[in-house]
Amino acid sequence: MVAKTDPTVAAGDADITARREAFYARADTQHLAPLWTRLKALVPKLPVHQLVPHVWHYDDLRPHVMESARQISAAEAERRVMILENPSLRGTSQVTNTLYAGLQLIMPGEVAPAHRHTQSALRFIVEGSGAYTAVDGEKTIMQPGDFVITPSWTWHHHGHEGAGPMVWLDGLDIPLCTFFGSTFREDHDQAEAPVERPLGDAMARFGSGLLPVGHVAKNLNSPVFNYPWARTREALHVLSKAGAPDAHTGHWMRYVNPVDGGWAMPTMATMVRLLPAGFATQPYRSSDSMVFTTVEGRGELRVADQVFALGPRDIAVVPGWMPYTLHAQDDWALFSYSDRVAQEKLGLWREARG
Ligand code: 1HN
Repeated sequence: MVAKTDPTVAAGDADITARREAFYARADTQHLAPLWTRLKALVPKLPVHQLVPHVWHYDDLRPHVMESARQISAAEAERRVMILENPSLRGTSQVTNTLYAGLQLIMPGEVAPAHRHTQSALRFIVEGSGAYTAVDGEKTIMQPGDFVITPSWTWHHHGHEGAGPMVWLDGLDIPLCTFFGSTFREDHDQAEAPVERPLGDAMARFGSGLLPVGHVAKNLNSPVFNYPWARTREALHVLSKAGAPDAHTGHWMRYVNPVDGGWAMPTMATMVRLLPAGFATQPYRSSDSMVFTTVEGRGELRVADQVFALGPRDIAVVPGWMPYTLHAQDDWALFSYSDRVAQEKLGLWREARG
């Protein structure tokens, strides 16, 4: 029989709570849970994440990176990398919720053997010269400040025919691929995958203000897979003569895919900026957590109430939606990567000035 009045209305709060708890326990046996106890946490008013801002000073890291070569060869390690972990995400190999960062070392004569994986990788060259990476059948020799792309599922190996240690920052979308359950890898049957095109081929075809007529994109990445620092630097310095920097972001440029004008990579947004000596930005924030590294110059990064001094080769992580400012001591060039491009494609990305 159906009661005429709801007995819970007359009952006290304790009774309501007890009845609900009993209901939740019964529902729990079916792996069911009430949304209303979780809604505010699931859909907060503002982004909530565990990340903290952090700076790694290269001078502190370098001895450990160099020691890695005394501990293990590139061949044995497959990739000899020291991972930069966000201090709030220790043990996860994550620098942000979606991104990975590491410092890779290769010594003269070594080869890091060929493999491929669904994760996309970027390299930003930190120190040394003469090492190459071979990506999808073409080699490129890397110099400090170069930005190099390894697209998803392309064969790649690295080698070093020059002198001295060579170090680069690896940025990968590993946590993003893990989240989507789309992680695959394959090892090549040879340490060095075949190289089919001459040095400079991609730059000539795609990075010279020209495109082959009828070109059809092979994948979602820019076919220019090395953006040399010398050209980027020249562009930044020329454009900085022509006008004032943006008050919140400085002279800020993105690496572009010349085929479609979009970002250079499909999941990671790669950008570079120049802040003239003495210039201080107004506060800026965006929903993409970002990894920065200084290419040249130095300055001060403020995130919320924390202040960090950044010099050449230092690496910083700034959590999404935390306001930050940059104050250049001398002409300050910063490279950065984030998941902005993925957020934009999903209609999620936001920014705020001030
Ligand atoms: C990888 O393939 C490289 O190719 C670097 O240099 C870092 C981190 C995790 C998984 C694969 C590389 C990596 C990686």
